[in-house]
Amino acid sequence: MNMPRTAKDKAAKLAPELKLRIHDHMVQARLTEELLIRLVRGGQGYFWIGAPGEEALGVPLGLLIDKGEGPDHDYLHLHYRSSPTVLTMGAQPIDLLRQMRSTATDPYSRGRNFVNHFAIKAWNIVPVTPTIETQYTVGPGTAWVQKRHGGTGISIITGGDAGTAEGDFATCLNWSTRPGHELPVLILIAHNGYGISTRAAETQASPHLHERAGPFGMRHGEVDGNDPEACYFALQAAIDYIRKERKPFCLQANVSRLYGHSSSSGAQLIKDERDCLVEYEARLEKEGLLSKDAAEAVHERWRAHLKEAYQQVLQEPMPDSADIWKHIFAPAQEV
Ligand SMILES: Cc1ncc(C[n+]2csc(CCOP(=O)(O)OP(=O)(O)O)c2C)c(N)n1
Repeated sequence: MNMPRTAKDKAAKLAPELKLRIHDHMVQARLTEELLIRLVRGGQGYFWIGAPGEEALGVPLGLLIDKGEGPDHDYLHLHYRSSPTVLTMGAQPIDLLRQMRSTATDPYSRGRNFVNHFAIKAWNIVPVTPTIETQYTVGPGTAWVQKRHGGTGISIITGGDAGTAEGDFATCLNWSTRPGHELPVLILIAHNGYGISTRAAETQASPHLHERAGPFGMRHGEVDGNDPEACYFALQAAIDYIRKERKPFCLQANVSRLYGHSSSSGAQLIKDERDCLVEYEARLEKEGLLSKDAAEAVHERWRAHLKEAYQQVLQEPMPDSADIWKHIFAPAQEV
């Protein structure tokens, strides 16, 4: 472990307002995902894959991003468990419902891709791909642009533990650390212990995947991904280092997979996993910052918001079959 943390960092505390903001975003993300699961069960979508259990990691990341378009801001190469980050950045839950229903109003893919496949040009969120790990080969490209451009923008790449076994991950480590051409990249591994139905313990020699960055001369570290405050500080330290030094960092966060892999595996609540939201609410209550009633009021506010969004999406049109020829790379050919 070689996290760039000082004794001062360890003693640091988050302001109460920030703690409550983190909690609010965690509730927003969790309830949005739980509604998406209900929609797929009720036939209002084809497939669900998402982030319940990764809110303690994704929300702090969303708060620390320099949001904007172009190389002066951060580029995001995300994966399908990134809704807490994108919602915290200001995305609207209704847009996730739109993509789930594949409506023509889905702003990320116009009804073409499945849920949690974001693409937001104004925020440098490059399209999420269903093929895992391709983001690891694309990320160094934007980081290279940022290194040449100057400034403090960085490229952030997220992915799961199983994906690190693919060659794309090694490609990323290599391209991010060429001597004299080190790149401002944050490599974030969300380790939930599984690749679909395969246990990491059976396929990876070490549970400390971030240590693979060591032989490349890259700084790296590991954090409890169920603790939003630990994640906030670990991410802040890593991001500060990358912004300033223009060099990469690999951070592993150990997270839960609260509803299994996806709708293909049933998307049932798994009760023996740690629940970061339940844990954080208990902690905030103990600290005297959030009573049970106040926490329930936050849930109720987001439930009402989501109910209204759902009613709205039900009224919206589905794509017209002629729209298949829109937003394609080359003009349609006569056949
Ligand atoms: C290139 C490629 N290989 C295989 C798959 C099938 N697949 C989808 S998700 C997944 C598991 C990924 O596990 P991990 O990287 O640990 O992320 P998690 O889903 O657990 O968050 C696999 C193998 C795929 N989508 N793309």
